[in-house]
Amino acid sequence: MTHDDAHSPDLSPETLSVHAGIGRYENRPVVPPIYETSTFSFDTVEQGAALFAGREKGYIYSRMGNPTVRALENAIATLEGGCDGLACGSGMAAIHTALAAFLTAGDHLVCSEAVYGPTSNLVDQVLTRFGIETTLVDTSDTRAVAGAMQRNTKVVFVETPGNPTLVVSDLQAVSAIAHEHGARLIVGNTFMSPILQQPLSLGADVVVHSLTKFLNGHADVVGGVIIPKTDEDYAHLRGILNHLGGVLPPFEAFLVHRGIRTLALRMEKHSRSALEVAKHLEAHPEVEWVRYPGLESHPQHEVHLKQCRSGGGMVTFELKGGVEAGRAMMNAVKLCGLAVSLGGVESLIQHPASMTHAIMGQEARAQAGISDGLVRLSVGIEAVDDVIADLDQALVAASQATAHPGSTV
Ligand code: LCS
Repeated sequence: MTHDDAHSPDLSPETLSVHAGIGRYENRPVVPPIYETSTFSFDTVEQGAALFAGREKGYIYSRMGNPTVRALENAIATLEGGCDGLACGSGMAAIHTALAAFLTAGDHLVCSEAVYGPTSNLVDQVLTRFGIETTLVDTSDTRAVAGAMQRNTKVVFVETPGNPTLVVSDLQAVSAIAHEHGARLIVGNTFMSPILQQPLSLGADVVVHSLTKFLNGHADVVGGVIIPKTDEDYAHLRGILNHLGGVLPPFEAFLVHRGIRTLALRMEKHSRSALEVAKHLEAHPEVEWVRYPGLESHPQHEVHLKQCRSGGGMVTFELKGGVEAGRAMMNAVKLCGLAVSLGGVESLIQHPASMTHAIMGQEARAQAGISDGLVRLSVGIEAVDDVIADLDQALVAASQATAHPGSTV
């Protein structure tokens, strides 16, 4: 078998999402088989020793590498334009592994203040215990990033658009600042996927994803991935991942790889529908504000379009009736699921202040621009009219439950 990806990166993302990483195997299956095995046998003791010593190439033990997982790693590396990939057991495992690989006690990290709640806590509460200091900053403000850099800054971590505020950071500008200071730029690309945004081509050194979201797309796997730009970083990351141990099992890798084959189609539909939903909500009398990178009203709309193909599938908004109205609306949806996570075929709605970002605490949330009334919607691939009708009926229910001055319904 082989995982050599014979596909030229010049092929379009739509084509690559179907073919990348598929490879050739014994018996010529058109889909990579699932190697559900923890270990691989050696022909001889000498061969085992040669494999361990790196004199011979081949599989040894599935924490160190597995053909089904390698096929997925290859696919995502091709889509991102990276040199190779490292699949991890969750998005958090990918972020932890990448930060642990490039930070040492005494180092400093600059991190977007608008990031997934547990990422914020990982850098602010856990890494500090290992002597790594972090400055959380609004990375959409390039001058603030420059101001946060220190002599010992080794990594800048940016999520763009940020979860859940959808604040957009200019990756070319931030990578220039990071590199001027000899630091690496690591970008969380979960919300866009490589179909819409390729951070390595904009100056990033490493990309991380939660595979749990758009890349898998079917809400049935938890996983993560790290895609470095250089072979040296890949080799270093592989060693660290092997020691930290947070790898993705083969069956999960198979499912994510299957999901990726429809990624381009799904991202196009997510983006088209989310734009319609965002426009509809923006015009709705019960809605105070809407944030969506594809809307002209988004503060970094132009920066986003400069570095992304479209706005993606995530929309946030707040109702005029504030947190109470938002809660009533989320309790009233029928088609949209009331659940955390995002990026699946089904639309999901959730309340960051009491759910995904509760762990950050009120002060850090306020600093990151996550108001108590903020509602986050992951727009699925259903008929958009059905999604909008569901939101409309939930908005009527919310307005009846929390009649407020100015309520028109
Ligand atoms: N990065 C981003 C941008 C995320 O949204 C998440 C998860 C992670 C990393 C962590 O990935 P995981 O370990 O869960 O695979 N975001 C979630 C969210 O917004 N709701 O539920 C999970």
